[in-house]
Amino acid sequence: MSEFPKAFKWGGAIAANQVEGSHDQDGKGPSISDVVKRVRPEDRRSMKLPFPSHDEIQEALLDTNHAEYPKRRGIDFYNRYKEDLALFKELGFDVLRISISWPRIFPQGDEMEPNEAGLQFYEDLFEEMHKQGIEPVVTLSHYETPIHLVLEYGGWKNRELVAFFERYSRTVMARFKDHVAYWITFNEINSMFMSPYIGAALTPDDAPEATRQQDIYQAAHHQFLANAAAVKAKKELIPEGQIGCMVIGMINYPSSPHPEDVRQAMEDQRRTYFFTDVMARGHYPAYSRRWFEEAGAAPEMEPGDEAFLAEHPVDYIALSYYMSAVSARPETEGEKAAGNLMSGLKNPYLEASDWGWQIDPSGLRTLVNQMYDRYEKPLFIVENGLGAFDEVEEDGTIQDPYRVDYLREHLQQLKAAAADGVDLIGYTAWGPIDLISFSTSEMSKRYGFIYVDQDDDGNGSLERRRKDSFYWYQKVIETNGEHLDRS
Ligand code: BGP
Repeated sequence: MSEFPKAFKWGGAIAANQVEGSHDQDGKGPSISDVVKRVRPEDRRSMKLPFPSHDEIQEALLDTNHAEYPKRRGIDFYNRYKEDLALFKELGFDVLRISISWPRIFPQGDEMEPNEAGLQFYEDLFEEMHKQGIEPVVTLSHYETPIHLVLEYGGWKNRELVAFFERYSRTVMARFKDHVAYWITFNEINSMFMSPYIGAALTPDDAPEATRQQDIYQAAHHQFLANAAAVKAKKELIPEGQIGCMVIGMINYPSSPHPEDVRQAMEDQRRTYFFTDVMARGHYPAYSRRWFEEAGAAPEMEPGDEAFLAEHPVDYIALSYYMSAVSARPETEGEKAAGNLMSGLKNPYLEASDWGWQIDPSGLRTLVNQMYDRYEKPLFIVENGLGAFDEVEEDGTIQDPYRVDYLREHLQQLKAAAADGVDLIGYTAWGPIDLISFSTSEMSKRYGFIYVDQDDDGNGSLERRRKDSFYWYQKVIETNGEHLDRS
């Protein structure tokens, strides 16, 4: 019978920009997420992620109608984290994945000295986690590049950001070396291919479409260097710790056995592997040279860059997993599936969530097997979950069997992957407490085991309530995943 490894880490994952709120408290500067407007319900499946120009960012910075920018308010984790951690402890969490908001520490991003109030907030948070027996897993950059670095430096296409990121990473590692052993550099680094703003802090301002690809490759190269610099810093400052990269875990199926569909699926799969290839193996893969040639765009490198990447590969690979995608030859017609960043054609064999994301538990097993075959490094599933509408019943309960079904089916497949021999560090369910959606900034897209009383306009008491899935996940953790039945 398959089982999870004894030391398997169970928990949940949240991100500063989606939970903290208090966006301008204690010296925090604005981040790229603070200026992103909410998406209206009629556009929730459109995948039109906002891609603001400098003028639009300036306008947003002056706009004090905060209702339009839900990430500024989050779920008030900044003030309520003690209560929330107590609930996570009750769930039995071994770990909680959080992110540090870069502009809380360096409000503009380019300062020489950090903001002490920001550091103090995270120190208090880590101490409280320690008291509750929950180990932090910390992402350094979860869609939180300081906006000043966009407006003044042009985002990640500018090499100066590598040094700024290194300073930030070294600052927090030096300060929290006794609190944090597990680090992650960039959340979903491959997101820059689909959303250059979210992933690489690029706006359309300085780059007409023709040179955009150049900027994206350049930004990717700079984030690879920043990733390697953080790996080096971790080795020096926290030798016992572990540091990983993180990607949107996507598996691309061919739409048919037609050899050209199969080849297209391989090409699409490489849009994810490109990033892990560089950060886990330490060098640019051979196929990327052809990409650069075809696009007439290649990252500019300085002497020593490639040696630096080779010297500092990551210890493990973290991934989110929500769905799979179907790839087909370019001329193929077919209905598109939805997603927040990546998607493909509709898969007739899969059901979809209320937001149109295709649900594919079995794809998780296949994907982690493929990734383990390719890299032979431990894998950490740091996001997985179902965004759904929840109803509070008259008696105050929240019955969410759909969430339990989604999670248990994915965990069954993950357990099977462990039996396949894949080295798995752990599993952190996305949004264990309802939070602001990354893509649409809605509150009504809920992932949590814990309900938060707040609507899309920001009305509500913010009271926290246990959903039915809370008791289910508690049992899963208690039995190290042996219990994966419905009830
Ligand atoms: C990932 C992001 C998260 C997150 C999750 C769910 O892409 O890393 O920040 O929110 O997706 O997406 P959404 O909130 O759009 O439903």
